[in-house]
Parts: sequence; C-alpha cells; structure tokens
Amino acid sequence: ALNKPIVITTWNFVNSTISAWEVLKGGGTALDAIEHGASVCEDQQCDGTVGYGGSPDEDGETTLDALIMDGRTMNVGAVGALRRIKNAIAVARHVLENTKHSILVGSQATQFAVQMGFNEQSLTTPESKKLWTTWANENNCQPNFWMNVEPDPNKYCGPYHHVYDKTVKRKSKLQHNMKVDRYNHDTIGMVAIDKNGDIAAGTSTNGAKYKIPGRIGDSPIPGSGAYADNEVGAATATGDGDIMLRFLPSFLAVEEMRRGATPLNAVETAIKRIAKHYSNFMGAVIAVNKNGNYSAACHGLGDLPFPFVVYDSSNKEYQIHKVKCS
Ligand code: SD4
Repeated sequence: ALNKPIVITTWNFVNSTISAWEVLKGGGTALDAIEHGASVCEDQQCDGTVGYGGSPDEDGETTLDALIMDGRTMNVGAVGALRRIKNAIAVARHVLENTKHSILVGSQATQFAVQMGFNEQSLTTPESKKLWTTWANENNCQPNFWMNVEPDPNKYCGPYHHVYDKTVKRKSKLQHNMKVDRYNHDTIGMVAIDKNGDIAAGTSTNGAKYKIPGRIGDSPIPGSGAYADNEVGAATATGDGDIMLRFLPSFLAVEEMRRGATPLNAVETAIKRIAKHYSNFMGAVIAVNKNGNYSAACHGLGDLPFPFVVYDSSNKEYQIHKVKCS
C-alpha cells in the first residue's frame, strides 16, 4: 500500500515535522511542506545549528546553507554561505522558482534575496558572539585554524568589528583539531511525499562552527545534502559535511533505490561508501521510496543512536525513530 502523504526529518526536529505535516494534511505540496517545515527550524534556531545566531565562522559571522529540490520537475534551488538573511530555505525556493540557476552564494545571494524582498539583517546574536569570543581566545584567533599550521603570534582576529577587542588576552596555543561534537552537526534535512505522489527534499543549516569564511558544506549541494526524484523517492543527509559531500550520499541512496534496493539497503550503502574511506566520519542518511517506505543509517555517533522524526497517516502523531550507528 502507498504510504502518503509522509514527511521525515533528521534529528529531533519535531516542530518542523509537525509544520510540514500540517501542510501535507491540508492537501499542500511536498515542496511547500519542505520549505515551511525547514523555515520553522530556522526561526526557532533548532539546536543552534539551524538558522541565525549559531556556528560563527572564523570572523564571527553566521552564514547559512540551504537546498530545496522538486522531484517532479528535478528543479533545484540552493544558497551557500548566505549572509545577513535569516530565511535561507525561502531564498533557496526563490532560486528554484524565479531563476534559471540552481545555486547562489555569499553576498551575491544576499543581493538576490534583497531583490526578492527579503529583509537584510545581522545574523549575530549574543550567543554566537560569545561562542566566537571563547573560541577566538582559546585559539589565539588564528585565521589558519583549519590548516594545521603553527600560529603566527603577529596575527590577530579577522575584521569582525562587533567582537574584535585588542585588549582581550589570548592564549598562545592553537588547537589544531576541531572537537568532534555531534551538536556541531545538526542540519535539518527533510524528505516529503504529498497526496499526489510528488516528492521533494530539502536542508537548512548554519554549517560548521569556526569554518573558514566562504566554506559551504554538504547541505546546499544537490545529491549530497538532499535529492528527490518522483520516479524513485528521496534522501537527505546530515553530519560532517566536508567529508560527506565528496560522496553525494543522497544521490547514491536514491540511485540504489532506483536499482531496486530497499531504503535500508540504500542508506547503508551510502553510509558504508563514506566509512570505507573515512572511518571516523560522523553522519546519517535518511531515504524514502515513492511508496512511502523509509529507513535511516548513521555512522560515528558513538553510543548515541541517530533520531529522526516521521509523520504519516498511519499514526495520529509524529513518531521519533532511533537507529543504532555503525
Ligand atoms: C555541514 N552538514 O555544514 C552540515 C552540518 C551538519 O548535519 O549537520 N549537517 O557540514
């Protein structure tokens, strides 16, 4: 039997799932459900890793990555390192609907968003300032944090005028390794099928903490952060984006299902492909086929299971599922 409509969301992002379900239940499209659902997380700053005020980059600025894909038309809209606009997935939707392009990035994505009527504003909050200040002090504020080189004592923090304060005393030791922290990696990824059987997928995230300005992760990359095809199903991924995007795990999961794999086999194949090369990577993939059967697989969360939220008509309420990771 066909299980539709249905929406599935990464992690514990219940409010987004409920909001997307309301759209689907009311007869709305999968595309609208994804946009609306993810935007709820952006507004609520889910886990501090979606939306404004989280994951400051080396200069202290929060930038956003988002993607939305329409499996009916195979059209995509995405933004990478979007600055000063809170509504990343809505801007991605405008890229999808209003342009011939698929991805816009950085300040020029901001410019596009402003032309489309979005409000430009700082994405910095007291919380993100504090995160950045603490990190900057701990790391002697080196801009080469990611490059594993010795700190240059003559260098100081970037031109982030909100935060930079020469009087702040800094430690001299650079921490070379980013702490592996699952809360550094909680992108919202969603897949949905509407009552017509149309399928969509999307993501929204503020990326990785203390990234080099300009860095984008897997989330805005079609086939990596998410993928959808009405003929097959959809998939979405979350985790260590710098690694994951090298393997297009969402595309791989959809293609595995196209070749007849179950959703479980498909997500396991996608996760294993990455783990074969990066045994320490942290991440998860969710897939749903066009019949509404779904599964998730994950890697590198230690003993923590990976939670995801499902809302379909087989239950009166959303359900939180948990899978054990490899
Ligand atoms: C990134 N993938 O930018 C994002 C972070 C994240 O769950 O979870 N994804 O690397």
